[in-house]
Amino acid sequence: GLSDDEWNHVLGIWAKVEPDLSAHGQEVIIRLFQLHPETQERFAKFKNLTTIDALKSSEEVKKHGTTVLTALGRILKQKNNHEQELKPLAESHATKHKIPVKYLEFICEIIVKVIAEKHPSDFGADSQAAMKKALELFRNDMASKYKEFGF
Ligand code: 89R
Repeated sequence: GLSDDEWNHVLGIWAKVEPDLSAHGQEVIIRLFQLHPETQERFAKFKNLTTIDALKSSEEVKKHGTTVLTALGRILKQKNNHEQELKPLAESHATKHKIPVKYLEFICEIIVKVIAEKHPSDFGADSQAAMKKALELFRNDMASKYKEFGF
């Protein structure tokens, strides 16, 4: 797990992300689709967005980015006592959306990069290391829940 100090770093930087959650979420989703186009194919609702301009001007992409980061924020705030939040998310992503753990790795890496770019002076080495650790924990717990759901 993470130390109190590490959780303070994680929740401290998250507090800087939250006032502009939708811009962060939009950037994360667009970058995920650009770097890993196979991920965009998982979304029936985004199939028509075939250019970067279409992605950038889509209110739906922004809304989905906000949904994803809101869910992630809720999980981070539980500081690893996230069973209640994690279980339904793991269930839908394993059994309904069928999202491989590899894709979770992609998005977690992008989340760290986007935060680093948007908050260069608030996201130092210690904070970045703590956030990476928290996201790794999240992914590992998602992966073990996936197994329980037979995915
Ligand atoms: C796909 C990661 C993640 C990844 C989908 C992916 C959308 C939170 C991918 C719709 C798809 C497809 C849907 C359905 C979806 O369903 O539980 O409207 N995700 C829905 O047709 C993540 C991460 C989080 C997260 C949510 C929430 C919903 C949702 C909440 C709605 C409720 C539900 C990890 C950061 C594949 C592209 C917290 C990725 F590749 F990044 F791992 N989701 N999603 N997602 Fe998804």
